[in-house]
Amino acid sequence: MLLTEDAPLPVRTVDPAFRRDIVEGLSRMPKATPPIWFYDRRGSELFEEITDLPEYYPTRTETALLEQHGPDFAQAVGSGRAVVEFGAGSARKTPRLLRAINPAAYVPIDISGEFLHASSAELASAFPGLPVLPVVGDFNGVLDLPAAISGLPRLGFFPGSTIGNMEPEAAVDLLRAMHRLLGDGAMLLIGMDRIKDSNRLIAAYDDAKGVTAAFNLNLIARINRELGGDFPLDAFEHVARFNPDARSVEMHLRATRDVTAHIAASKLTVSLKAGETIWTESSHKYRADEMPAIADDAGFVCSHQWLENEWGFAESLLVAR
Ligand code: AVI
Repeated sequence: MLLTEDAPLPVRTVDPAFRRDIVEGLSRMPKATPPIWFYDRRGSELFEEITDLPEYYPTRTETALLEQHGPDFAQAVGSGRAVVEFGAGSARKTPRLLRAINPAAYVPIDISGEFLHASSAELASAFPGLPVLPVVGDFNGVLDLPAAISGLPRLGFFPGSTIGNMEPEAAVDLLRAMHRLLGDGAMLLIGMDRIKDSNRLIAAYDDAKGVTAAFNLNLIARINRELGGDFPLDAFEHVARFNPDARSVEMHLRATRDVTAHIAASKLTVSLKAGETIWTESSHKYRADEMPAIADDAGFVCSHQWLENEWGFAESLLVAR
């Protein structure tokens, strides 16, 4: 539907899954919310800004790996596959892969519909002969792939180390679900950030310009906007810390004073003591040599790995067993 200036504005409905996750997450101790809810339109824009920050090395490091190893991907993957990208976002890295492997179709999946449609249109105009078939949805849930790619062999593409935003067991479950969705003969190209010096890690999640802080705080702004919340934004600060036992960077929103707020959409009152946090994200870091076992647990064989050793990133190709 094309909205013109005279057309009525669409009524914003509450996403029941967002409301459920926020109510559950803010009712438990410690308070914790799933990171997928960062990505409304504003959150997706802020995430794009993060990927350009000097401190946030994963995007540029993976982009360089994709650029450098195009011919290797082409050889390992072959042409004529349908590329299914999980969490496509702006899909800025994707052209490098598509140019290298000459696919038969491209299916970007993302939870932020507005953002997905804009990036899909851009990609379709850069690759005029390529069918681009966007799917709006949460790749952690149940999804159907477009009928237009039935019969085509698939290459899943899961870049950006998004796998790190899952707890390790959930990450294996997700890879298993991707295996099921992609079907027999599928391959999966997956990007993974590697464990490294904690100062580098913390800088990447607490940049000098404050973009990551704004990204984190946007979750509270989103609760206020979409669920009728009255959380005072100035009572929260962004915290990024490294948890050496979990080998993950944790992001939290810390109350700087006692807060009592309400969520009108579910008649919930939320109280936080000064210093208490809402745990909003974990970003797990792995060693590259852990991937073969993770792949094996999910029904794949890790057939190739391409490593960048200066900043520490791994691109792995998994083949369905
Ligand atoms: C999307 N994901 C892999 C990012 C990460 O590095 O964990 C999200 C992010 N959070 C803060 N900065 C970037």
